[in-house]
Amino acid sequence: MVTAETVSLSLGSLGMVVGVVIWYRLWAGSDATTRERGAFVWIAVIPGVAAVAYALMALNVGFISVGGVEVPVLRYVDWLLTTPVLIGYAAHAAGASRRTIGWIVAVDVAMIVVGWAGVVTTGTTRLAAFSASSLCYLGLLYALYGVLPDVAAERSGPRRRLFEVLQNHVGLLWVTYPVVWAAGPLGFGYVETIGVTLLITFVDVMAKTPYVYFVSVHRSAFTDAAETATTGSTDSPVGTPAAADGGEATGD
Ligand code: RET
Repeated sequence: MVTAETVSLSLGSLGMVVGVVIWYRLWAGSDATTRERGAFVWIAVIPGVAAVAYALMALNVGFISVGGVEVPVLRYVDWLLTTPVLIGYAAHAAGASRRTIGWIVAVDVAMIVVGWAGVVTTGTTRLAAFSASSLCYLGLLYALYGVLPDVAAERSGPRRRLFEVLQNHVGLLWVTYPVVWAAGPLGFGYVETIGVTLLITFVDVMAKTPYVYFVSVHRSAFTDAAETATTGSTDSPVGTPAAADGGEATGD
């Protein structure tokens, strides 16, 4: 039987495929420095992993029952693989050092892993896990609005603008997740599993496909011409262009 859940998950997969197509156009049409093209490859993970995860979930793969609640394991696997890239690339766009990107990604991974611990436990342990995971989320907001803007201030205008778009995209959308989780069957139970599936699928597609699109429209921020406008960061940016690899600004 085709359920609302299957339809939603299939549409989710389709939405992610759109993201893969946008990524391919970014990759094929880019004249960014060789180093940045390497960073663009990471972006493919965002819609790519999710397209596969959603297709498998639509085929009813990877569900477990926790105290009578159907939980999609693949949703958390997807988040574990893709959220570090979403937040890590935003930090990279700001021009953060490897070290800074490293701790931000570690906090993100902790948020998802501890969140999963909240799924498979009950009572006060679950509440403690939810609280700890939410603290990690607050840590990410601190990184996005308290740490990275200072780093980005030293970057070129186009690069800073890309960071600001990703900063607000991530900062605003992600708050939905703990709220839906708490409202769903694993929390207060105000929203049933089907409601959680519809909401999360929608927000997942919104968090991923437009993200790839934003990087795509701002890709000229990574051409040599845009990069040389940089005012010189002491934070040893990962994105420093290799001097002579021939990238040329075409202004898109
Ligand atoms: C959980 C539950 C515990 C509390 C918190 C959570 C946060 C999850 C987040 C997920 C983001 C997912 C994204 C997916 C993109 O497609 C684990 C739900 C804080 C923020 C951006």
